[in-house]
Amino acid sequence: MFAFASLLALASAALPTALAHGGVLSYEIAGQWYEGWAPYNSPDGQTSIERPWSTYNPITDPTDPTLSCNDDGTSSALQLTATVQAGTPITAYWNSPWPHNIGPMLVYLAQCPGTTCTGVNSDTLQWFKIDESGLINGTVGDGFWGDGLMIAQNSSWTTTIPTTVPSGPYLIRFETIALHSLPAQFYPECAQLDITGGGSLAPTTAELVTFPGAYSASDPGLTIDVYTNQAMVMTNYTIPGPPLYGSSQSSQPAPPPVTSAPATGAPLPTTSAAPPATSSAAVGTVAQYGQCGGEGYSGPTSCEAGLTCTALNDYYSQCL
Ligand SMILES: *[C@@H]1O[C@H](CO)[C@@H](O)[C@H](O)[C@H]1NC(C)=O
Ligand SMILES: *[C@@H]1O[C@H](CO)[C@@H](O)[C@H](O)[C@H]1NC(C)=O
Ligand SMILES: *[C@@H]1O[C@H](CO)[C@@H](O)[C@H](O)[C@H]1NC(C)=O
Ligand SMILES: [Cu+2]
Repeated sequence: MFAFASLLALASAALPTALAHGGVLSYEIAGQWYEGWAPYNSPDGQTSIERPWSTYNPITDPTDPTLSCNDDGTSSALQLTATVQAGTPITAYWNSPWPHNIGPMLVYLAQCPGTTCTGVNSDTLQWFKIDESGLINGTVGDGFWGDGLMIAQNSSWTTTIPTTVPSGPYLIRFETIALHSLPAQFYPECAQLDITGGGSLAPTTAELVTFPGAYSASDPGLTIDVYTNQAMVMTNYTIPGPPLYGSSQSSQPAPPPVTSAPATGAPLPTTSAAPPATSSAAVGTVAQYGQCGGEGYSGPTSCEAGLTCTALNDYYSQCL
């Protein structure tokens, strides 16, 4: 029996000790299913659009060198890339049910130089945040969080590739941060995309960050103790990381208002009509398959001509 017992011990040592942790196990893009990287299998022969990662354990230091994609940043030997049209939703699936319901959900993109992300280390990239969900309602101590919404959505998170991002090779980084204990726990995984049919809105300098670099151990959103009396009445939560893509360029400087009459005798300036208020990236119409509604969603809600915003569930409505 000794051999059997030690085999058992070996087997359990090789498996994740408990599903108290985990990561992104698969993706779905426009109805197509993509198996993720299997961190507890041999890397030999694995083909996936997901970047390799090697542990279900959380990262607990915001300056950890593995924070970009939960590994050393490299692509796999047989790395795949999914082609995705801008405006298409992409869903990441975690091990289900995901165990941690307190904390924010975040999704980032980073464009790779050249024509492919394969061979590009994720630590060298500049990331911008395309989606986030923090404290949805209630208090920090007793509220409903993005993480809880992820669990309620079959332990998955759907985000739409903005129609405005330039076409090209990208990594997408889905991250869930758990705040049920301190230090905060980071669970980030990445996948390779080739975005087609994109726009021309480059992220601003303020919107671009590196991993590590984007977070600090002193960020209020990472140091908050959710079990204090103060947390039980606190209704604000600051999601860590940079401002959302599109948000820091949506407030175009308004043309100066004409407040005073021109000085006597001065000719009236011949001005062309003030440009119409331009719609920002965050507003406007949603393309086919894009999200247009659902609890916790705050983006644009009108669909492009010919499409109807259709509720798929309480949390997700799509332009179809
Ligand atoms: C918070 O939102 C969730 C999901 O939308 C809902 O089930 C819950 O009743 C809300 N709670 C409060 C206090 O509004
Ligand atoms: C829930 O997620 C699993 C993957 O974790 C998937 O196989 C299943 O189809 C999903 N169920 C629904 C109803 O979407
Ligand atoms: C809530 O706001 C207060 C006052 O601005 C701030 O000190 C605190 O860090 C915020 N809490 C969180 C969790 O972001
Ligand atoms: Cu865990």
